Amino acid sequence: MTEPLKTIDLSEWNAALPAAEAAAATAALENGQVLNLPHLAFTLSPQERRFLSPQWSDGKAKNVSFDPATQQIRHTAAAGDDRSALSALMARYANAARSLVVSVCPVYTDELIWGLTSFRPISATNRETSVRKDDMRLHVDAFSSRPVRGQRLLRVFCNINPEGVPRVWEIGEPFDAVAARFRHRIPAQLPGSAWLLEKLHITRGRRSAYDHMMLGLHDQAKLDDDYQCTAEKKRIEFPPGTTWIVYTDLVMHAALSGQYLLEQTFYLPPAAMQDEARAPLRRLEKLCQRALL
Ligand SMILES: O=C(O)CCC(=O)C(=O)O
Ligand SMILES: [Fe+2]
Repeated sequence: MTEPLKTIDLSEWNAALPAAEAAAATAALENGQVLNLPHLAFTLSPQERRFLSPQWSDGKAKNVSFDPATQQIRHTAAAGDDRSALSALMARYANAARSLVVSVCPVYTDELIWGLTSFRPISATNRETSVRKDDMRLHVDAFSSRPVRGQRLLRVFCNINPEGVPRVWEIGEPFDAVAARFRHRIPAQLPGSAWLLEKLHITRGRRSAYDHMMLGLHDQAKLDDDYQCTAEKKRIEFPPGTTWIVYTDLVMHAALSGQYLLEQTFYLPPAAMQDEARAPLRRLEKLCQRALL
């Protein structure tokens, strides 16, 4: 197993990285390493520390979400001034995460697309009941309602736990091994089904063959109890004050425990990568010998 983490000693969200270091960090990410920043904390003001409580969840969704594109916050019980203050905190995190990605991966700058910001005030352990939604099981990310048509999922996580509790993850085997193992178990995409899902507003946009395959890998891995027990994996602890960047569509991961996390998602067209051949889209097309878009 290759080393799952590449550690960088940054302590500022908008640090200028020498070009060679940035290129090496970007290559590591594209190759499936997690970029670990153990000295990059996201500081809450004394007034903001009140948000470190499960009470701000709406009790249904696993995270409070914020959309940097529209500045809308959802899935929170916060109202009035609390709601504005929590939105401001999440907007600040979104901007910090973007600065960081631009520092570490300057080649992505003009192509980064905002995804959602999320705040997870609920413990990561036992927060979901269905197997498909259980992020304690190893998986690559694929969003069932939001087709990406090959765009990458680049995510920036930060543990903001105030009591020293680490976020504990497992990192699994390389993507190509996962794809080779599970691709034959993925049910065929039925003709007309992508059209229907879009028509019924179950998906936002048309689900491509690529999206179908990624969802299939996500589901088949999670549903396989034997695989979950026996798969090669490495346990990683991210202490509070740690930030990490990872292509979650490429890296097999599971969140075992922890509480109070901020996360920012970015979408990126494969053509914006340093090496497009590293994209899951291109890896799967090579494996299947056919176009998936
Ligand atoms: O909550 C976490 O630590 C990560 C959960 C997960 O699998 C994800 O956000 O993709
Ligand atoms: Fe995930």
